[in-house]
Amino acid sequence: MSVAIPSRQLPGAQLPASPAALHLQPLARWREITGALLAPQASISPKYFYDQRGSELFEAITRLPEYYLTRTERALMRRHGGAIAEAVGTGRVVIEPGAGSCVKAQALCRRLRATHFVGVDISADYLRGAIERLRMALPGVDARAVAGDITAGLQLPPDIPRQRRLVFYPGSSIGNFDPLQALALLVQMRALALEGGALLIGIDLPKDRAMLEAAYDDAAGVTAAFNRNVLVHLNRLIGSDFDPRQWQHLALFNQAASRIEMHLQARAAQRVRWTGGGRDFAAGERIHTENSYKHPLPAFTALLRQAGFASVQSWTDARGWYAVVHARA
Ligand code: AVJ
Repeated sequence: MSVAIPSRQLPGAQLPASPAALHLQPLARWREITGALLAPQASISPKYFYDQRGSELFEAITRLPEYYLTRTERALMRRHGGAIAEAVGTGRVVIEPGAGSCVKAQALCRRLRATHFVGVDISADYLRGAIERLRMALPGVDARAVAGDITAGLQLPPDIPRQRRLVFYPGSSIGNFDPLQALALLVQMRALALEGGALLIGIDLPKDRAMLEAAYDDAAGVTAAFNRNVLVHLNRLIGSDFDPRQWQHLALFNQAASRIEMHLQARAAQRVRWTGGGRDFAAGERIHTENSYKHPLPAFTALLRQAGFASVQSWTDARGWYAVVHARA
């Protein structure tokens, strides 16, 4: 096996000591992470937020007074539960990519009297426990855990029915993808739903800058801790020596792109090393860690149609903050 050494490798950087260490540090992931860190505009994919601590911090974010998304979506699903169930239809095979705790899916499956539930997540261990709890709560539902990544072309077990599928993608997670990636993901979901299937998806809508920036930079500093924690996670994944205290959390609304951007800004000039390389950062230099797009509803509807969905219905709260959208394949 050959290891590509980035051209900006620092003197004294160490390669993994043994094949065993290489195995613990999968090469493809190392390449992806270090490649992004070495780009002129350094970045870290938001998927690396969610280690154990990061998942706990995200749970805490969803309870913050400033973070309106989760509670607005939950209120919408409750308030319009009857209409949503009527539109979607009962007896569905619910499939949730990135299912996590399956709490939202449990409420939906109950409401829809779903026959099957398929939770898909990259972290299969966590998912299995969640599926176990869903089975206890809803013994009539055939619930399965599938380890996988929908962005990487997912295979479901062959005995999952092909009829009456509903892909469920709540939480405005689609916001992490730029419009082209989001379109590709919607095409994947359309393919997963099959003919006669549908999608139920939550999206956060554009709104006042101050409200958005507060939601991503809360007074208690939970989002700042969440953002910085990605460095701690990377330290484990690529053997880096990021000092999270040296990085300031930034959340800025990019009006032109209609997205919240999170960055980590170097408080001082510093050298960061990792297994097989490293980089110097100037004071004030930023690492881009997340985009969270706020699609206007008409633009998102157009995206759904481009992805091959038809007959789009949506439910919005009175303040127009958030939408739950149903689209038939
Ligand atoms: C999980 C992607 C929907 O963008 O609002 C929360 C992640 N980042 N606070 C979002 C997040 C900072 C969240 N999503």
